[in-house]
Formats: sequence, C-alpha cells, structure tokens
Amino acid sequence: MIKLTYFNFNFWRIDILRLSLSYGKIPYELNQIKREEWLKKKKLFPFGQLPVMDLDGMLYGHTHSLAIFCANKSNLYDTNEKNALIINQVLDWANDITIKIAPSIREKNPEKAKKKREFFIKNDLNTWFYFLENLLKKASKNENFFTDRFSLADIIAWRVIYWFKSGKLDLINPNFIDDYTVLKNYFENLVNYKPLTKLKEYSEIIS
Ligand SMILES: N[C@@H](CCC(=O)N[C@@H](CS)C(=O)NCC(=O)O)C(=O)O
Repeated sequence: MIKLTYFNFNFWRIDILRLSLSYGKIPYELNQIKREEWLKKKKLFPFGQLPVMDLDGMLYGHTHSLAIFCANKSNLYDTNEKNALIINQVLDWANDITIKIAPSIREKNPEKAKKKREFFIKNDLNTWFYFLENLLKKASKNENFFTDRFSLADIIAWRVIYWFKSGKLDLINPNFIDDYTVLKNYFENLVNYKPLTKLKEYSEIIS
C-alpha cells in the first residue's frame, strides 16, 4: 500500500499525487501532519520536506519524482519521450511559479507581504502564465490537453490554475486568466472533464 504524507491542508504538491492515484484506482493512505508538529518531525524525512511517499518501508521525496511515479501507475505519464518532456515541463513550471510566489506567502509582516505580492504580480504572474499558455499552444494540437490525451500535465495545470483563481491569494484577481483565451478555454474544458471531476479528491479540493 502506498502511503503519502503531507500537511493537513490541500496543496497542489500532494493533490496531484492523490488525484493521479485515484484516477487509476490505485489505493493509497494519506497521513497528515499538523504544522505545529512539523519541526520535531522534519528530520524524519529524506529531504526535510513534504510530500513524501512510503513504499514498502522506504521513504521517497520530491514532488516531481513522486508525481511521475503516481502518474505511471495510472497511465497518466507517457512512453513517448517528447510527451514525457512536455509533462515534466508542466511539473517544473508548477514548481517554479510556486517558488516565485512563496516569499509573499511566507512573509508574516502584512506590509512586507503586500509588497512581496505586488512584486510577484508585477514581475511574475503574467510572465509565468504566458509561459504555460505558450507551452500548451505549442505542445497540443487540440488545446484540450497538453499531450492531446489527458495526463499528469493536465492534473497539475488544473490544480495550479485553480489555486491562482481561488480568490485565496491576496491581490490576485481570480479572473486574471481571462487574458489568456487558450488557457481559459483549456481550464473550462477541464472543469467539465468527468473522469477528473468525478474523483472524490477533486470534490474535496474544490469544497
Ligand atoms: N523540493 C521539494 C519541495 C517541497 C516543499 O517545498 N515542501 C514544503 C511544503 S509545500 C515543505 O515541506 N515545507 C516545510 C519545510 O521546508 O520545512 C519537492 O519538490 O517536493
């Protein structure tokens, strides 16, 4: 049995693993750690970060590695090496945009946090969504899925766009995606894609 560990909140890093496994009907357990317990538990994990996956008693870390493992199990990765490159790039894009916005999330001082968020919006938000839309346009013929077949890339893109559209990120207009016609249509297609939306994890994430 695969056991995933993350904090006790939803975030794309863990959600893409859960959605991928669930899509392939692969059973897994989810172990959640409270923020206040983290510091004493951190040293137990291979890279001192979450998510991790316990498989046959061995702990594995890093979102990218775990996501490919889970996607492979559910036939959401690709044996075609160019398609695999597309999927990997979407994973790396998600990681990079997260690293860009992270300082404004971590900052405890509200004034400084606001400044950091404004900096992100001015310098990174549009740049990084432009990169994603461009990749979609170049990689996909149907513009419905990154590799023209539902894959891990679409789970990641849906989850990260959903995060940025959630209204939970201060100063980020949930309608910012309207400027990206192709990405907007792509997202709307995904939120109507039954094999994704019927998953219990999907309902839990959007609730
Ligand atoms: N390189 C790691 C980064 C994971 C990461 O940044 N995890 C955060 C939560 S989203 C974390 O564990 N933060 C607590 C800490 O670093 O002590 C990955 O790809 O999974």
